[in-house]
Amino acid sequence: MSDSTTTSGGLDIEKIRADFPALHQDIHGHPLVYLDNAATTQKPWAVIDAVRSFYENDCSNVHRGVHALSQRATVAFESSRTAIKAFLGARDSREIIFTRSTTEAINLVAHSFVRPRLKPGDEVLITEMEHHSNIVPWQLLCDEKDAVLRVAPMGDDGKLILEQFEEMISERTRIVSVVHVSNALGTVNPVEEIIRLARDKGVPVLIDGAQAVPHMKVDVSALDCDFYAFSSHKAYGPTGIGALYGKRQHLLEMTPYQSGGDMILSVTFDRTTFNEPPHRFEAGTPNIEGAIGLAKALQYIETIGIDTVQAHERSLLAHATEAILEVPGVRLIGAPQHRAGALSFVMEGIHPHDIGTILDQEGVAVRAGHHCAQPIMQHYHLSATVRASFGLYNRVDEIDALIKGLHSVREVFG
Ligand code: 7TS
Repeated sequence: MSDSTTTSGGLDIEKIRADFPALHQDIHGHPLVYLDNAATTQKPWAVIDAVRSFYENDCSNVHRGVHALSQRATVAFESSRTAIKAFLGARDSREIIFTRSTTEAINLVAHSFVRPRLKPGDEVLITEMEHHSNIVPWQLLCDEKDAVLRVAPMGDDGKLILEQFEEMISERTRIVSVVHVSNALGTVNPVEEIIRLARDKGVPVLIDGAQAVPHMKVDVSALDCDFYAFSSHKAYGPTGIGALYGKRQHLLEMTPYQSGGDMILSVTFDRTTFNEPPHRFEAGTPNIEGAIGLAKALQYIETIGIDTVQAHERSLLAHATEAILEVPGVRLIGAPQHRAGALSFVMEGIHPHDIGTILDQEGVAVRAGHHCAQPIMQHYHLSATVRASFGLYNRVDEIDALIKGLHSVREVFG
C-alpha cells in the first residue's frame, strides 16, 4: 500500500490536490472526501481560470465577428476542437462535434445517423449495462420506426456475455451502441472486440465513453469505432459541454440534428443549404467557455499522463475492493476482471440512501441510487446501490475514511 503523498504511479497527490480548490473544505465538521467522481469531477484552477479569463478578456460570440474579441473567441473555441481531436486520437478535427454532453451526443447519432436508416423490423443493439442515456433515445426511435431494441445480457459478474452479444448482431442490426465503462458497476467492456465483431458484420458502432475518457487512454482511430461520445464534466472540465467523435464519411452523409444559426451556408424562405460538418451539427451559440475549459481539462490530464492516472486509480480500486469486503454485511455488486472508476455495493438490511446520508455526516460523498442504470438494478433485484467512484486526486486515506464511515453505519443500525 502506498502512503498518502505519493502513489505507486509516482503521482504527487498533494500537488495535484492543491490544484482543486473545492477539495479543501469541511463537511459537517469533517474534511471532504469526494468519492462521487462518476457523477461529476471537481475542477482544477487551470479550468476555472480559463473560463474566468474568457469572460474577463475575450467574451464574444464565435464564427461571426470581424472584430478582435470575436476572432480571439473563435480561435480559442476551434483550438479546443483540435485539442479534443488530439486527445481522442482522431485524424481530423472536423470529426469532433461539440455537444452539450454524452446524452446529447447519443441523441445526435440516433436522430441524424440512425433514424434515416431505420426501417420497420430493423434492430438497434445495446447491452444490459447501459446508462439511461444510451437506452431511452433508442427506445423512442425504435417505437417511432417500429424497429426492435435488442439488449445483449451480462452475467452476474457484471460482464457482458460476448458470445451472446455476437449472436445478437444480425443482418437487421443498424447500430451497436455500447458503454465503454459502466457507471454503475465500473465494468470495462472489451470495446476492441465488440467493435471488431460488429465491423465483421458491417454494423456501425457508437461507444459511450462518459466513464472511460477520465480513466484510460482512448484512441478512436485505433479502436476504429464509428462514433465516440463523452462529457467534459466527468473529466475535470466544465458542465454543459461534451463531444461526439464521428467518422468523417458518416458526418458528411448525416442530416442536421438541430437547426438554426451557424449550421447553414445560405437561407431563403424556400430553401436552406447546410454548413459542412462539424458546424452542421452545432446550431446556435455554443458553450464557448465550456469548450475552452474542456481543452484545459484535457491538457491537465495530459500533463499528469493518462497512464499515470490509470495506475493510480487502479491501486485505489484494488485497495477499496479489498478493504470494503472486510466491513460486515457488505456485498460488492459485480465482479468484472477489468474495473475502472467505480465500485457499487450494498449492506445487508440497510438502505443505500441511509448509508449515503450517514457517510455524508462524516464528510464522505458517495452516490446512492440507481445511477440512471435501472436495468442493472433489475438484474440484481435491487432498487439501489451505494457507489464510490474515484478520480485522480483521491488518496488511499480517503478510502480508509469511507471504510470507517461504513463501520459507523453498521453501529447506527446495530
Ligand atoms: N453514459 C454514462 C456511462 C454515464 O455514466 C453518464 C452519466 C452518461 C452517459 C450521461 O452523461 P451526461 O453528462 O450526458 O449526463 N452518469 C452519471 C452518473 O453515473 N451519475 O450522474 C451522472
